Amino acid sequence: MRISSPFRILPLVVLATIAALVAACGGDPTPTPTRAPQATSTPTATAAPAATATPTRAADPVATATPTVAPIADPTAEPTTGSLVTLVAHQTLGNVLADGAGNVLYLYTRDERETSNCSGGCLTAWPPLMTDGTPQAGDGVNADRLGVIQAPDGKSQVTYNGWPLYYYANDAAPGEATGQDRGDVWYVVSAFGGPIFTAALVNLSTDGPLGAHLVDNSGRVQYLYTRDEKSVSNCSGNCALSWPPLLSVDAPTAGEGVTGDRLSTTVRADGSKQVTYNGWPLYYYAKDVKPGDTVGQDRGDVWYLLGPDGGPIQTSAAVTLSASAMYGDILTTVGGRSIYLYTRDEPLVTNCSGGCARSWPPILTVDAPTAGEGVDGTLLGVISRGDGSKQVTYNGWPLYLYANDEKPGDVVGQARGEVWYVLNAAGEMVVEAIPQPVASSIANFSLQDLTIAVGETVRWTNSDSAPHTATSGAPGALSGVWDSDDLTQGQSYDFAFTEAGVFPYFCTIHPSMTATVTVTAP
Ligand SMILES: [Cu+2]
Repeated sequence: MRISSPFRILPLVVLATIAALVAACGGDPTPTPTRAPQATSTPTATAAPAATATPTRAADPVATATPTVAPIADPTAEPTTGSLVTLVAHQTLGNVLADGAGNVLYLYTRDERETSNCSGGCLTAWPPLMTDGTPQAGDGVNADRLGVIQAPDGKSQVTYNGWPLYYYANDAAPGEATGQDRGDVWYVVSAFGGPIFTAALVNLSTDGPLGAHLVDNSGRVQYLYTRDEKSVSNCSGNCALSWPPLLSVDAPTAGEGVTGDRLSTTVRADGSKQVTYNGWPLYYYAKDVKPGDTVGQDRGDVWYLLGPDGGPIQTSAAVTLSASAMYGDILTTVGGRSIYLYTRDEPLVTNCSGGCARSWPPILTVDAPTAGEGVDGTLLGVISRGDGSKQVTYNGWPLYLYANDEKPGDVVGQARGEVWYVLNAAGEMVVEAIPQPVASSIANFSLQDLTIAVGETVRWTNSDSAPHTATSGAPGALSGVWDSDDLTQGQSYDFAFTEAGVFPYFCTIHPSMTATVTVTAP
């Protein structure tokens, strides 16, 4: 072991001085007596050349030969100030927590929140980051998430976001992270206060009352955030400290029951890669104490466990009604995601499983579903799926989301294969889209010539800062069919054309602006 535990609890000022020495002579970062022979090839090994060459260094008691360093490395040495936790850029692992000298810190997945389960030989190999006084946060580290726990000897170990922090004894120099992945339980720590995996393993757990759900390799549950978009995290800052993203440097891997081709990553703003499943970025909840905890479930009605099909598991799924520009009032989740039925289903029977269910995740609930405003609660029901999960039904239709809907309001799944449709409040499938107006921009003092069909509506929108009108007829010869009156910037006017014909129109404010709407018969 190149770095002894006692050395690790040296006062920061000493660490910094030693670090400066090391930087100066290019030698080993830990000039303890046992390692003096490695420090240089000259016979005067114990004298750091750079340190003694300059008078100012010589005046520094720490900068003199090793014998004076030895007492500082005494096992009983106590730190005199709060330890610094900062962020360093590791070549392959990205931004990782480190101490003030750049020595990489680790978390132990067998620990629990604010509790160390490392003792005996474990502590020899993984010396805890101790502190005397309040730990200090460096750049990129959130001071509010730093804490301390009491070790059996009464000393204080630093924690970040609940994780006790450790060194790895075999790391020889600042920036080294040779402890990464050790025993599949030791990992470097992200700025979000969670592990950074080299290749994250996503498993399925059937423990607990919520049914089969995704977990990491230690059994810690994973959550999705309904405010995220497909493969885009909308959780950063304090959100990402409360919900640390599941990070993986390389491609994540799938355990049994998890579909590997649904696993991917999304790059976060800081360059770290967050694991996604079926497009949902995955997160821990920082207040989950140990594997299997589901404290985060239902938080704010936006955080949920994920089922193996890659959709949320709601404790009590709520179905509500949202206005869709294309399809009127349709059934959605509380978060506004469109809900679909599958015409190949039978009343209260799902015929969508396997790959179908991963493209169309069933709306799962543990308890009875609830009806939002405008939804008839008596039409809500639940059926059991083959995997034991419970799917919400409405008017007998099993309900689904569509994995390729990227955000609330999307209806990408509508009419897919002519078997998937959104539903109205009565629980009937909605096939016909509400006709959308033909958009016509008034811009740069110019009106557009348009060709439309009978029955279509034109929506003129003024993009200029000057006011305009869209008025039927010609200057001095108004036809009286339509008149938008003055439209200021951003204002719109709709007119539905019910007859075929050629309709000249112009701007009454700027009569040189003229154009034609041609309406063709069906
Ligand atoms: Cu005008």
